[in-house]
Amino acid sequence: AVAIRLEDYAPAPYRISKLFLDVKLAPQATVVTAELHIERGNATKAGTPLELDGDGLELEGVQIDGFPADPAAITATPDKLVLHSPPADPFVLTIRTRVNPEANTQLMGLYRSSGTYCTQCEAEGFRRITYFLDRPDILSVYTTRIEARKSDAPILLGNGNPSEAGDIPGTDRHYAIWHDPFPKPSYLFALVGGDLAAVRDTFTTSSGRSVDLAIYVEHGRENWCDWAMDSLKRSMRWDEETFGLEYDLDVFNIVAVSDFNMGAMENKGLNIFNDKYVLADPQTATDQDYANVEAVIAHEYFHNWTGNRITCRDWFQLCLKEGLTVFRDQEFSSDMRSRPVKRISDVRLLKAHQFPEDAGPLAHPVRPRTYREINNFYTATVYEKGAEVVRMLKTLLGPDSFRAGMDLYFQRHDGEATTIEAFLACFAEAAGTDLDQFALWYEQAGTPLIKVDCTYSEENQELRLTLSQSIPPLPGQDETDPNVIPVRFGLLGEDGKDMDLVPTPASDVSGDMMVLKQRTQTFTLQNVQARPVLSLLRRFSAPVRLDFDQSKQDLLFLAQRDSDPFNRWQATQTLATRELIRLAGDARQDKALLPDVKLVDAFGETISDTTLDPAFRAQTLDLPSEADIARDLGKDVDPDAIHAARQALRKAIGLQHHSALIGAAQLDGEAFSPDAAAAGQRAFANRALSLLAVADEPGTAELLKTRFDMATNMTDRISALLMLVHNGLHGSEAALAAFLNRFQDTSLAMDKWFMVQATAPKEDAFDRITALTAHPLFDKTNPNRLRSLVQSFATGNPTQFSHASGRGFDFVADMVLEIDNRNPQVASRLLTSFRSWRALEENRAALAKQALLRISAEDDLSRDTRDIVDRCLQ
Ligand code: DPP
Ligand code: ZN
Repeated sequence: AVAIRLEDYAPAPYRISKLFLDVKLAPQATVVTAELHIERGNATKAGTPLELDGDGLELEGVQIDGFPADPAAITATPDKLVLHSPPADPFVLTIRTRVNPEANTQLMGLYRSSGTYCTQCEAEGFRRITYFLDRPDILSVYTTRIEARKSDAPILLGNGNPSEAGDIPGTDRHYAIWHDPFPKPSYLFALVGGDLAAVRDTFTTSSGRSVDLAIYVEHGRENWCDWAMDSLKRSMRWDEETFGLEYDLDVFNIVAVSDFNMGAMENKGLNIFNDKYVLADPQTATDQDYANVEAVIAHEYFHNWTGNRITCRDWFQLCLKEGLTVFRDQEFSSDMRSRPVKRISDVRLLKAHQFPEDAGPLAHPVRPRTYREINNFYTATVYEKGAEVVRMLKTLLGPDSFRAGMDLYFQRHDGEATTIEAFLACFAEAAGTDLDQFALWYEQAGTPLIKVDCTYSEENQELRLTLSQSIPPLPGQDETDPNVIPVRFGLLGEDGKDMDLVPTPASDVSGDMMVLKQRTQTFTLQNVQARPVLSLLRRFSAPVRLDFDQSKQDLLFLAQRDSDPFNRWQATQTLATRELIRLAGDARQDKALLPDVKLVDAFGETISDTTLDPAFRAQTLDLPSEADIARDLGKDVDPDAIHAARQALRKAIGLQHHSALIGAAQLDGEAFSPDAAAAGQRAFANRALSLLAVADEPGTAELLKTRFDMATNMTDRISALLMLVHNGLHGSEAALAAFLNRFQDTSLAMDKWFMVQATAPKEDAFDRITALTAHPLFDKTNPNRLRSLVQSFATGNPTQFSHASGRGFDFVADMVLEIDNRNPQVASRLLTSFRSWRALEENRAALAKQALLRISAEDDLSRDTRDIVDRCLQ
């Protein structure tokens, strides 16, 4: 496939101001009649050919201004419709296509999920419904008429507001017409037809307009929508209060479907969701699920302004809507929950997913310059790093200028498809500053590394901090320019309190922030009366790595005293990471693994410090993951050694603090509530339990089995099950059987059952996992189920995926090949689990490469999978 390049962007020669779609739904032969109102662009010569995109379409007829088109004047293939010499004046092009929703296994375009007709058009799915200028800078007003058999689809939903509905006399069919007054790109088009239950509510906007809200789900699931509805109303209020943004239609509809490639989709007025981000019930959803539902509902709702009202000029600008909207949903969740704990979990995710991406063959700038398949760019870099870049903008400009920049952006670009340059210009103007260097955050791939040198002069009472930044070379990116990096910091005195910061005039320090702009820069602080302990990168003020040889003593001090909770957590993580890397080295040399006693003791203080938020304590007790350690090692990775190291440290903590952990593991026995405080209690208790499970003192298996049996909610039940299975404890088989028996009819719960087994780090787990692919409840055509078994194996079971025999790689490669022609997006996403293969020790790396070469040798790979395999091997 050819590479598409940002520098080649040119506006389309024609505009489509409005369109009328008539969709007659039928399982195998849906007929779509599209009436496109087309105008020649101002700079377009009369007679310039019009080329519309298609993808696998069957054309039934074309009319121009009501007359059948001359066959010689058009060229039609499944993937293109060309009008060789369109009328010079505005004209109406009517296109009739036929599509087969039931045969649509890619889940792009119009398809059926458990009998419900639904659509997914981002990024390029609309062209699988009708021929169109399927690009985000074509903004049109849509009117959609949907028709179906009443018994098949009593509910018919479209974008915008409902305008008309009725029966078709003399038939068993009915119709509904929806009109969306806001011009929008085709990727935001949606329709739904099905037999669904509705949960309804209303919301009154700040200006007093009443909006009808509805969540559509499978019959029988109505009671599982309360949390999603509550999250929606809170999101709507929050956006008014925080950004002054009000909802703009009379209705807001959400539909939950069980077959969905992504998390959810922000179609105007008609969000379509993967049901795992809508349905929540204490018996089947964990606290993490509740938090995810809240975040994803908010995310899609926030897109109404950041994405829909203002959209992207081209797909290179994807971060314009995604990075910004992730930032907005993270801020929302921080306001709903504990801000420091939310920050810790967001940074954990960033480091777990984005840092490895940014350090390997799939690295790309937040705004890529080239792509071969846009679906492969819905990445942690575009989303999560994109959000960090917006956060840095706010950090550097301050909250008031940031808000002024946002206001200007909405005022200036509402109704447009725009770019990162236009976005940044609003902030530069509002703040009266220049953001040219800041724009590099969008241009350069790779995680900056900041080397820190710190010298204290007692004589001058002066602290000199020298920071040097660099980005390690990446394929296609040798040289980089220095970024603007906000480094929040503090100096702790002996009493643990923050000292006043008195920078020299030459130092670029504002408040508690150093602004690093050069490759190397020195910041000098005065009146520093005693050698302080440095707390650097507070709140993780920039997405960078630090190379700072801070003493163990200082880190232990920070872990207990830092006024910034994020850095308290980070200090413990840094200490643990160092220790785990040392232990992993010993494990590779078959030495006895003897964890550092002081560090093990330090965890005891966290366990018993009741002044700390339990959710925070849970985060602190959660050691860096095996993937985190592998990423920090960066090369010659031996997953078995890392696993052994981590187990040894966890076991030492579990044994040393056994009785305190038994106490911590107690549940309070209160009735279930999904709020952050109650979830934090459960997280802490279950984290304590997990350390006990590794220590495996007499009675542990019984304790876990009881916890499993008596659990009153899914969080407690699934954690007990996971601990039993992952530690191979007595009772795990019985618990798996009981879980299956109880939840076999509840897909979202069964996904967890598969996931627990897929991530078991045991030598004998592999046969079980491969056997599970033949389980009656395993269905590789359902993306959630496939991910719960195969993707969670590939990303969450490092010892077994990267097994020294190569069997784990082969299993995943086989699965990629098996599903690639059915669902390329899911296949290529699964394949990205190979992205860090070069960091493995050479035997494993060679085996991973063989598996990749085997995939690459297939000549009918999808464009999605071809792109990933080529980049992984480059
Ligand atoms: N635009 C969707 C989202 O991130 C993904 N396709 O919300
Ligand atoms: Zn999004």
